[in-house]
Amino acid sequence: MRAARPKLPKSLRVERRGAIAIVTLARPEKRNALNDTTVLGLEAFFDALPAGVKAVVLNAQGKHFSAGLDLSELKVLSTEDGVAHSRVWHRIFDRIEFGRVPVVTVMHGAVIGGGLELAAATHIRVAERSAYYALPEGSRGIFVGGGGSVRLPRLIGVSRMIDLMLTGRTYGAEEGQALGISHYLVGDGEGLAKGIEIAKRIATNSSVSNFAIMNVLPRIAEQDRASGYLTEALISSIAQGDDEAKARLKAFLEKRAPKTVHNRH
Ligand code: 1HE
Repeated sequence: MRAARPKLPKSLRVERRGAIAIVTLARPEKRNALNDTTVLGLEAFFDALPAGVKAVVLNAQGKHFSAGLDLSELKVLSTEDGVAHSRVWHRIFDRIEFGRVPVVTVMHGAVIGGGLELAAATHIRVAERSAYYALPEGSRGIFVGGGGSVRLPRLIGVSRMIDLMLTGRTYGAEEGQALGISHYLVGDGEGLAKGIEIAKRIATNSSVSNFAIMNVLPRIAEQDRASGYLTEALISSIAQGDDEAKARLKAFLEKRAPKTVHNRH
């Protein structure tokens, strides 16, 4: 069931293109720092995804993807409120990661702290060459709070995250690509087109397969082998039992479906 279309904050813009929705962080004057209004706006958007949307592209306006947590809001939080604040980010980023549709993030310029945590909660990341990554929490006297300590070690390893956090160093776009932060690396100004192309491709998959890839695969990866094999057997039989799978397999066998060939990305 889907809620009525929510009123989104000024810091978020949404555009619909067929089966794709493009969400833009639109607070460039604050370098898209993530304040409560924006993060809750993301939740409202993903909770009430318009019918027919099969993939989302997340990008950002201005020179930077995101300067991370809005530090002006954090400075007034008590310890107890800080726990609650972090738990809200966890809830919302989990909602994105384990949601209804895959999300492709297009990153450029600064992808810092909470901005990197947000990108890590999405499914595919495209980086423009201007993108750089940092976790300056150590120097700000804080810690990641948007699930970064859970997600980022799975992407780049605990040891690299320790280095990022202790030293405040940055990784450039090429380094991020080599480390697996981004899946695709493109020229400056080319990210959105690439993100839309990828989202359109994802939107042609069966919804059951996309659900299994987003929601089941990461769970299997965290299970022991025996549980993983069992979960895999269950979800693969659910997927292949669906009418959509039957129709797609038939189309291939009747030579009506595209072949899997290698194209350079
Ligand atoms: C901000 C924020 C912010 C900018 N919260 N207001 N994140 C950081 O430690 C990164 C902090 N930001 C920066 O290092 C720089 O702003 C940038 C490298 C991203 C961009 O530099 P620049 O020269 O283009 O912009 P600026 O002049 O520094 O900032 C423009 C305005 O945005 C300015 O406000 P103004 O009213 O003076 O114009 C800045 O104060 C404001 N601004 N970044 C609030 N982050 C869930 S836990 C996650 C923990 C974290 O994310 S820690 C990482 C925090």
